[in-house]
Amino acid sequence: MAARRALHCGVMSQTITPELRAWIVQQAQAGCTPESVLQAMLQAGWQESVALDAMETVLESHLQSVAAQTTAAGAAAARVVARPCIDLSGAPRAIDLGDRVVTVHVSLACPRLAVLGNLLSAEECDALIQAARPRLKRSRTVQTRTGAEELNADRTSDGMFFRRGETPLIQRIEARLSRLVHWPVENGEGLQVLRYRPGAEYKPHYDYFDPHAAGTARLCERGGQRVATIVMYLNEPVRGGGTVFPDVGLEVMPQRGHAVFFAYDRPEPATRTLHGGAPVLEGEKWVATKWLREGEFTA
Ligand code: PD2
Ligand code: ZN
Repeated sequence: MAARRALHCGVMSQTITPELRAWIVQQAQAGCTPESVLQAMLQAGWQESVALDAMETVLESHLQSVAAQTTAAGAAAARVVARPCIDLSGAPRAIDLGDRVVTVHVSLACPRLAVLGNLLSAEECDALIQAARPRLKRSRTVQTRTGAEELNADRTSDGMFFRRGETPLIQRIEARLSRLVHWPVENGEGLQVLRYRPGAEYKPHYDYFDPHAAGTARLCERGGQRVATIVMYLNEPVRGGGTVFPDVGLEVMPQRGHAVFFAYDRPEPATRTLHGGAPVLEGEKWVATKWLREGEFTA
């Protein structure tokens, strides 16, 4: 209630009150992204320019005041950095990416997640499947203990990776994704295509690398942590195969050309990005996954 009062914006007054100042600092300390803080302010009636100004002044002076002390609060506030994000300000129903207009079906603040339609055409989905099919191998997962790859009973799909920019089709899709999430193409790992046969699944996991695992430092040498994921659906299984987010009870059903985007601004379960691929019950499921890193990913 107090938090809601702090965020409340009187129609006439767009001034930064001490309560609002404290609220912004609190959000930063909790690790909220600047985008989600901005969203909350816009929804509370703040003008975008005033909200951005407020965030900048408050966070700048807050960071200065904590810079001297290397406290937990200082570290949390320092995490307010740019991250991949979809521009959902003004609650658009569609976003024009130049070569395609994607539709917005679901938007969540925590986890930071969006379900989009029409990201890929039917032809692009089919072309990805055809190019990937002969190169499929039983999926391996990165073992964060050592940084090596291993077969994993939690992941029973078949998969392959395209190199970044490998074909004109891959280049076109990567450029589109980059425009969608305002993140450089160079920060993306190569596109991964997965096929799940009946019974295959990907048990719930986090896509970021466990910061406490011994292999993580090695994995992060090539572009730092993972910060966001885009799972694109290339076909539709008959039953099962949804992408599930157990922390929020959400299941995204695969629909050809649709995608789910989710971002994790820090490698922590508090981002609520635990997710998995539910077992396919009938038919096959094909997806293409793009993982985004903090910095340039070098192959
Ligand atoms: O295929 C999926 O639904 C799925 C679920 C969880 C894909 C991934 N994770 C992934 O590629 O990271
Ligand atoms: Zn995943």
